[in-house]
Amino acid sequence: MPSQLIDVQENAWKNDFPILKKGVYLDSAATSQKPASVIKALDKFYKTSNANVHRGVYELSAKATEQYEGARKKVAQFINAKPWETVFVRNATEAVNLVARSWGEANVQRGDAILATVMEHHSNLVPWQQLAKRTGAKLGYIPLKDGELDMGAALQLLSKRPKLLAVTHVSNVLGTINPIKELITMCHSVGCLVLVDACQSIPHMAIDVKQLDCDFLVFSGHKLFGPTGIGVLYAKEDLLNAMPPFLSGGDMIKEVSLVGASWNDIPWKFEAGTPAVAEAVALGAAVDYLSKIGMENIAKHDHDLIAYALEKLQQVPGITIYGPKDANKRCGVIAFNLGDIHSHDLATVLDQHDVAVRSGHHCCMPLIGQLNVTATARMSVALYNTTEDIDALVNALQECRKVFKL
Ligand code: 7TS
Repeated sequence: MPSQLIDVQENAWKNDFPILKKGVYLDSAATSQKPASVIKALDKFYKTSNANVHRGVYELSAKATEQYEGARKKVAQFINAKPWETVFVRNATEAVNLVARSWGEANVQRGDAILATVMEHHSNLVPWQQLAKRTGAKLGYIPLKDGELDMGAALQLLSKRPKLLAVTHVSNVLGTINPIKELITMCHSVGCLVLVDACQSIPHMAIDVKQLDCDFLVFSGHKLFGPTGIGVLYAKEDLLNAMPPFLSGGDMIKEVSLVGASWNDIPWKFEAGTPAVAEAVALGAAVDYLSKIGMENIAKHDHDLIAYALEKLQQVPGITIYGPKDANKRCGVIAFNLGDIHSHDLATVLDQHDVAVRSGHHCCMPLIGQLNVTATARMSVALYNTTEDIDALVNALQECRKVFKL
């Protein structure tokens, strides 16, 4: 057992999350719980600073604007981006749609190739299918080999010089950590841009967009201990400047006449209408919270916990675990089935033992199909989970075996 797990068991971070006083929460891949500091930031904003942003000349509006733009700076710094390269959106899904509509329709034509992978969440798959349908482009997929991306096949697909690869950093089903840096280098050598879906990596490891050299990166605030309704699109400055707006209306314009309009500077060109101001401010508080703990410490904790869980779960008779066998190749989630019990039944019985896990297709129907199942259960961890939580899951699974007479 890794020595760090002693600390994990005495996890003080759990106390920062008011909702975790009861039950075992193992569904952070769907959405994370929120520390008290994030909840307080939302409350404080509405009590002391609420006004619309970029509009009023009065003090309260200036205060709201300052906090909103301050949050952008914090989030940008967190991923080593410039503030103007950091666009606030609703969630990762909206960020991918923004790129597919704006960059996609301006740059992808009939006969062009675009690439995704078989392990993408529907959010990073359906928008590309729709773009291919609208433009007549061909959408290819990097296949899997033993739960990992088949890099040989990737190389072959890249020889067709696709315009863009949309790839998840970490699979929300298999937990596989993809060799994102290597993929980006391979893609750039053939002039192919890369969009990284960081939803399942950013809560668990430090992300540096400049070091990765990705062209686009998307994530949702609610999986990063922030509130719902706020997400981030990072894109390289030149790309954002060249891209047409996605949504149009207030705040994204410079000037409007009855015959046309000119666009605001980036990032505001992509933030039409009143944004999620309080949510952005609270996401800034989430980033403060994480930075204080240190992403290296969180990465170590989450890795050790997944290694512990993998070892313990493997010992449950009748279990099938999906994804890489090596804990060093995984992050955050473990999907499994127990005998022939349907995962919804399994999750229901686990819930009766106060253990919350997700079940179903996890918005990855093509991947689930390739695993030759219709659904799986999935446990996922975050910084507040402990080895006791994993033990509770394993004990509850033993109870399931009795209930279903396995
Ligand atoms: N990309 C990945 C890799 C995800 O895991 C998810 C959500 C999304 C995109 C979409 O995020 P949204 O905030 O825009 O909805 N994944 C999950 C999940 O695994 N269970 O519930 C939501």
